[in-house]
Amino acid sequence: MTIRGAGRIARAGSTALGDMAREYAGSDVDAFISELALARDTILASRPTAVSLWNGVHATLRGVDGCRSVADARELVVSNSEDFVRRSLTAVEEIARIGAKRISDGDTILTHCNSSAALGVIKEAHRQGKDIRVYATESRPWRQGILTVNDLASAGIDTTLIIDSAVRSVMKRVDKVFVGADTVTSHGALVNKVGTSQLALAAHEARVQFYVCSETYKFSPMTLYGDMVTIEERDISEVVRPGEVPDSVKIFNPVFDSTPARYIDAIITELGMISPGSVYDVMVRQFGDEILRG
Ligand code: RUB
Repeated sequence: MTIRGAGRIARAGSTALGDMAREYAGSDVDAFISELALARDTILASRPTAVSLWNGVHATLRGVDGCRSVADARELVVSNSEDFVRRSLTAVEEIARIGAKRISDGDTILTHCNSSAALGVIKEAHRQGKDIRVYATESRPWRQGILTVNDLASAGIDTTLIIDSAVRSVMKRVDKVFVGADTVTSHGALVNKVGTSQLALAAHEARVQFYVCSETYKFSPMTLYGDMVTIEERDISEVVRPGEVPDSVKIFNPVFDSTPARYIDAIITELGMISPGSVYDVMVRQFGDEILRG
């Protein structure tokens, strides 16, 4: 939890492999490839929900199995990693440019948790001189909303922090919701910080537009084959203090949830605004047959 947000997590995983390759001192290419595979598995186990990490790590190691020397493998991994990180950062900027066009002067926005892609959109609209107000949820239990309101306030944006359970009552003051993504499935569902689906339901009820800001490397090829997205469950100590409730009380602490495609108005990607129903086509275009056969 030192590194948070699916984009940052993916860049960190890719950078770690790049650094490992740069510093590798051995001369046996097979040993090097095995160590990279071990590192890949360790990195992937750190955060199971965000497919950005899986895609980032696989993009970084793509082609390494065919390398015949440590020097070739090192060069490939370092360059793949630099390429992934560059593409990832450019995607966030592109999403900001595209998404900001959906924000009008005078809009009130609601966001959840701490998404650099969603905040990029909001800050770009503000930078363009649009007069906007933002409600940000606290996002228990880690309270990533505190990061969000600090970021928005330091950009000079009119920002209000609300507790998660205030979402439905605040929705009547909101024009548009912008959230990030940890994973988008092949059928256009969004997996994001727990509580996102409640925002979507409340937005739907109040006829408020609900936008997902997602780089295309958050699209999950595995879901095409029926795999479910693993929802990370975290320690009960994030929810209660020791002794606060009897041992007989069970604590359930899932940290992500799934929002069905029908509650999503559009997904803003670096390739443009798409409907949840177009995710499959974009996946084929982005990942190609090879990774989709997988
Ligand atoms: C963060 C979270 C964010 C997405 C998107 O959860 O759910 O909304 O990861 O973030 P956590 P970004 O704090 O548990 O990682 O747009 O920055 O990739």
